[in-house]
Amino acid sequence: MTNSGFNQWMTHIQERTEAALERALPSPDLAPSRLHEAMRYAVLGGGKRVRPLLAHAAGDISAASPERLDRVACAIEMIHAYSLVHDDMPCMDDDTLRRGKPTVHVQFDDATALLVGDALQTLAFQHITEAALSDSAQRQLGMIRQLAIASGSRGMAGGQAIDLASVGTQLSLPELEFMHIHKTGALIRASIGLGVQCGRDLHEDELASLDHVGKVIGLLFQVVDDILDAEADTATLGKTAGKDAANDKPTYVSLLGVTQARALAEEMCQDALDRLAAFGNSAKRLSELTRFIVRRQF
Ligand code: GRG
Repeated sequence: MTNSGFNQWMTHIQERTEAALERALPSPDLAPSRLHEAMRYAVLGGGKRVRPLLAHAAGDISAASPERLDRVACAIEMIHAYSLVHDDMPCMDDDTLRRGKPTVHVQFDDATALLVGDALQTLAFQHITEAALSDSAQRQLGMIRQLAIASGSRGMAGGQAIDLASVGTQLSLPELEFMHIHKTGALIRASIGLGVQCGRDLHEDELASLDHVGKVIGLLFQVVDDILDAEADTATLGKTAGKDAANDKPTYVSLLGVTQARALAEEMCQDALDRLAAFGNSAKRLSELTRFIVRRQF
């Protein structure tokens, strides 16, 4: 498939995700309207939608229905958006720019930003319980559990806690990897895991292999994020560039340098592609998306 085919597919998924999120979020006409307005500000009209793209690409492997995948994609994107809103707050990363716009606590206020995160997280779980995502109710329970673990203290929130505690310290490569497998990687891994489970049953070995792919893509996303933070400018990223060094944060770039960090990302990409080769044409989009994540400029 040509690059233009992939680009068209990406735009199509991004647009249907935007439309699905638009429907899933409460209207600002509904009380409390300021909170609903802020939730919509946090979620709509921005972001690369990498996690929804991963869920849809993974769903191709098990021939999942696009409607089920939309639901998973929306729930994960709501959790991702909540994490960004909270991460940007003065008590955490204290940032003023996100997705090319003022951050939620700047545009609204701190209390609203806190509530936006709370409400988006609970809406995500409400959303994936309001329709069948699998022919098996038992499997759907497992998917909800998987998303809860990926978001909580043994996943993203735990990774964030380690990140906050590691500012100004020297981490070893395994410690950095542990932090990012949780902070950034867990939700990316869950995007693939939940996407795949929306479709037909796969063999246990196939699920384990795709879980490995999710873990690798989650980490390589972060390696590339560290490189972009060091190399790209604020206008291109739509968020403040160079923050890691300014905040004395350990990163793949501070530990390995840009050249070696890039080589590591390429190595991880190849590992994921090798695993995906076993799934033939059904994994075409996920393979293309993996390459896109490594080569992205923002
Ligand atoms: C507050 C519980 C809690 C967790 C925050 C994900 C996270 C944990 C913080 C974000 C900080 C950060 C910049 C992490 C690096 C990787 C990352 C998740 C970048 C943002 O994700 P993208 O690039 O963003 O997918 P868009 O805007 O495209 O959706």
